[in-house]
Amino acid sequence: MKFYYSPGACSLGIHFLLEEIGIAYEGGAIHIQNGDQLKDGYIKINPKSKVPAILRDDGSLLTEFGVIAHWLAQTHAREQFEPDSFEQELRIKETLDYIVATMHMQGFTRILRPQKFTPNDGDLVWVQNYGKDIVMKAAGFLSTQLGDNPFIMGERMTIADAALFYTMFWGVARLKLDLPANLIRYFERMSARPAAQRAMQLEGLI
Ligand SMILES: N[C@@H](CCC(=O)N[C@@H](CS)C(=O)NCC(=O)O)C(=O)O
Repeated sequence: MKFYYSPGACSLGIHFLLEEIGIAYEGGAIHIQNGDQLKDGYIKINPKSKVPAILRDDGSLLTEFGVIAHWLAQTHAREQFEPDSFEQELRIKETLDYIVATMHMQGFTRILRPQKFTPNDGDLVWVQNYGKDIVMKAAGFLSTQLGDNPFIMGERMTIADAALFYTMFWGVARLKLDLPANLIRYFERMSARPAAQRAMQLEGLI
């Protein structure tokens, strides 16, 4: 399989998951800051022009963070990631979707790419502050959910941790936001894992 990512983008969460599971894959770097995702070569592979994406061995492409994470866990690490019950499966998806769709897409995107939300330079700081409010509100919920547990769903790692890992890479390591202490400790624990270290090294982030 070929995994398409951009260094330091949300695809870092899938990179972490691939390394955590220990699957053989080929990495394909698409540098968003150079606009590679909009160039013909990548559009032919993924017309959505987004990362992460996985080109599977049967030639089909899989996109969307939650779907890729679900597929990887189901097909390559079922025992490691199998939810205990249907209710737990729902709660994992609920948490992952909240992190990706709200904290990342609505919050962090406004902070990191404010120009996508307004044509007026004078509004950029307002957009960023609005994004920061969304991130901090989400971080409050997630901090309460995490409590003193090692992982966001409790004692076991789940695919929701892949999402919390990349968002905390942005919030803690890149933006140094004033986040709840347990989320900062979570990021420190997660980023010290060998799989996280390998993913960050492969992306040239450490
Ligand atoms: N809904 C997609 C969103 C992925 C996404 O927004 N990826 C960003 C990087 S974090 C991207 O590819 N941005 C390129 C662009 O917007 O041009 C998912 O869940 O995977």
